[in-house]
Amino acid sequence: LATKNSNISLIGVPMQFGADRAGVEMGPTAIRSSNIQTRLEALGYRVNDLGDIHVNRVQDGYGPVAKLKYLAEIARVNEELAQVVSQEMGNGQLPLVIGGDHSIAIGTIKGVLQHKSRLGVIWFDAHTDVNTAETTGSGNIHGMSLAVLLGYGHPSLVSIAGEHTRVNPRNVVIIGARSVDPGERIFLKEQGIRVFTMYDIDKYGMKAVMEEAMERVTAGTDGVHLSLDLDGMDPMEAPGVGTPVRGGMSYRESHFAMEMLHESGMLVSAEVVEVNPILDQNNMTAKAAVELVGSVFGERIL
Ligand code: 4U7
Ligand code: MN
Ligand code: MN
Ligand code: MN
Repeated sequence: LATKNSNISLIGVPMQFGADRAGVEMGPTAIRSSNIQTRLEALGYRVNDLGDIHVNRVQDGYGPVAKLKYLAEIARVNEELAQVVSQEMGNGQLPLVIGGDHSIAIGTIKGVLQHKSRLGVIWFDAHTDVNTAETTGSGNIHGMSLAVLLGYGHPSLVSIAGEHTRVNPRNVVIIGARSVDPGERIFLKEQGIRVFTMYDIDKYGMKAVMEEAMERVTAGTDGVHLSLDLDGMDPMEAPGVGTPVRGGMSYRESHFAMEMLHESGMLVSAEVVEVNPILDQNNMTAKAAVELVGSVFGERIL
């Protein structure tokens, strides 16, 4: 095992409110059914499945804060998630969170930051998730989670696990972007975040992209977190996602990125999000999610 920690805590978060689209709350079930635990155990890890964090039913999506749908319940669940993740890391476990929509990255990463204050983050995604109430068109918080983690967004989200708990923009990379909103473009530039778009992957190849990405996320950090949004993959190979965008990373490019991340030996936590079984075909997206998890935890062809 090149990953230093051989004890994994699996944490399900059946959250859909950040995407405001039914189905993604069944992601944890689909990912478990695709045998994530036995796959990791076959690699030599001890896996403790903590089950799912409870998400309440909520009627009114808009609530009191315009432009931030389901803010209150998303904040509540992420508070709890941050606590669980922090507690598991304190017990020497490596947290592996399975979603659920991408709003849960707020809780996962803020929990990790309690133990690794200088954290590198790899954000594998078709999108860049740096909207705020000022820039969002949809009001969906899964498109805002990375902004919150950089310290920008509603106080009830930014303050989770302490408002100074933030990631450093220099140590964040986004890989696979091909759908960026106008306000996000400005924000990314202001923050100086390195975004490897599909153009970069086409032009330089995944090897060169990952070499530079790993340099960024490991420089001066005490670990690397993987935030794996399955819509980063091409929808032909991963159709079960709520916000598909054509022209994504191939199955092999995605695997190779995970293999290179594993080789760094710096992985301290991970999450897999946006798998939507209702939109999936033959479970192929949930299966791809588990296969990518296998690679990032050290599975090899030979
Ligand atoms: B995901 C979007 F407008 N940018 O804000 C938005 F294109 O976690 C999509 O990456 C966000 O899946 C997608 O609603 C969030 C849209
Ligand atoms: Mn995302
Ligand atoms: Mn996405
Ligand atoms: Mn999505």
